[in-house]
Amino acid sequence: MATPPKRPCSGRRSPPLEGSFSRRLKKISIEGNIAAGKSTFVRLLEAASDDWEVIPEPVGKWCNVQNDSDDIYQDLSSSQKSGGNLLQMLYDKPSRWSYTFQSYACLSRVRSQLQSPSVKLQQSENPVQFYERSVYSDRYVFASNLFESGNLTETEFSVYQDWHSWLLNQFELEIALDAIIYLRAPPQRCMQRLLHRGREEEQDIPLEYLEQLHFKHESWLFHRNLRLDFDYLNDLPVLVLDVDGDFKNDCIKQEAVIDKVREFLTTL
Ligand code: UDP
Ligand code: D5M
Ligand code: MG
Repeated sequence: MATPPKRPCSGRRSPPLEGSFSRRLKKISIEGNIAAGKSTFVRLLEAASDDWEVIPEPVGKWCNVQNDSDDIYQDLSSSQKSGGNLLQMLYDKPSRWSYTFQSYACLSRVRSQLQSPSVKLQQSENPVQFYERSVYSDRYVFASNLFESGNLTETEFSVYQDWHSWLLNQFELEIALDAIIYLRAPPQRCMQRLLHRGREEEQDIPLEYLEQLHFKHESWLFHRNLRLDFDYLNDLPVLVLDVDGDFKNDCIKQEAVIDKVREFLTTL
């Protein structure tokens, strides 16, 4: 897939964006291991500029799957509506739930990326949308690792890759990225932050899992030697930020990373 020219989207799925806006808009994914500090980092970005908007990872949805669109569901209480905690199910029994999780993760990410930007962003001069992770980390980090660890069968992984490629090609103009920011931290630091965050579903994650995910991130975004089926990703600018040291409680570090982001944006 070559870098798609920026032009207004067709309007089939969401209201068409004004032409000059869609050309000005930069879409940047924030990537990194579990608990590297992505959510903390995007909150800083959002506070740093009125021109910057964040699309958070829909993890809340994965922990409380709902079906509100079905009429029959309208009559049910919220506990009856709940389709369960898919993140918990994934960690409890990955061989049973990996495929379902990947379907839902991709669907929810595409859906949130297709939402119209706020009016404020549409009026800004240098608008930027920062996504917490992307449909690419779903595939090249998580799904790929779940396949290699035997939790997705060959058939499941083939079917997944087939529809993932097809879907992304359908929506390429709307969701193609302009750049990636990789928050890089050793797996041990991520484990420490994961335990500190205390998200219930994640408490039994072994260090080995974080090491596997780290290896995938490194190969994709640091060494850049991963084979990708979307050609344009191979040449995408990547800003690597070392987040081993605490930045959440360090204003000077925060200013320094924001400066790096601003500088990076001028190169895009
Ligand atoms: N955190 C921290 N110092 C940092 C970055 C993050 O103490 O410099 C903590 C943060 O408060 C949270 C945990 O590490 O408790 C994981 O951070 P976050 O949820 O931002 O990570 P993500 O999973 O989104 O990458
Ligand atoms: O990521 C939120 C949580 O969701 C964390 O436990 C990892 C998990 N996650 C995110 N995307 C995927 C995919 N595609 N497959 C499996 N697990 C996934 P955090 O890093 O904490 O923000
Ligand atoms: Mg997060």
